[in-house]
Amino acid sequence: MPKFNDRNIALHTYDWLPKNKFYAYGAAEKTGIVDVTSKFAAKKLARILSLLILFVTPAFGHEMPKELAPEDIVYKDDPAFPKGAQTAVVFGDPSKPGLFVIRAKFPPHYVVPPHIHPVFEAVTVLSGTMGSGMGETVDKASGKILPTGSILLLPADHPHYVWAGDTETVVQVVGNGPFDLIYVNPADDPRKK
Ligand SMILES: [Cu+2]
Repeated sequence: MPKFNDRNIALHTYDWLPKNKFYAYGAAEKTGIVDVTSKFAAKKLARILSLLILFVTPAFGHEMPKELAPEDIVYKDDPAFPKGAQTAVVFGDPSKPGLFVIRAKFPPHYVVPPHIHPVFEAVTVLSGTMGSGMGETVDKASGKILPTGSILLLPADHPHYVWAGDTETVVQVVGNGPFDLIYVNPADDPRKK
């Protein structure tokens, strides 16, 4: 059987051959008419698949604009935080290199124990009030109260802790991954329990 040749291919149906099949001549001329139905079908399928990938991938990637209303952001329990906090990854993958955007929701008076991050983080208070303290032990009195609209700009490897005020507090964390939460006191890390 001659090789399928893209340059010389012509697809034909012939009266004297089954109607649902495609045949090639040209490259195949010297050796006769070749049934290319399966190869044609494979090419067609490949084309359909590549089109599908083209249209479907952006919906899951970051190539397409995305407009998220508050209800589109789904918060889930996060094993990196002591029970009570919920997070939602809005953009990127914090575990991988590159820009990421996370939301975190804390119930009233919730405390994120002293921890560091391997990379810079920017924490914007979207609602509620966030207390912010520097150091390796929680001392709310020496911290700063950040109302809605505030932003905490925190260098990498800087021990700190945050807490929610009297109401539920939502913050947005932006940074360049790979991101992590490394507790000063390993006993505070729920992932290690
Ligand atoms: Cu932090």
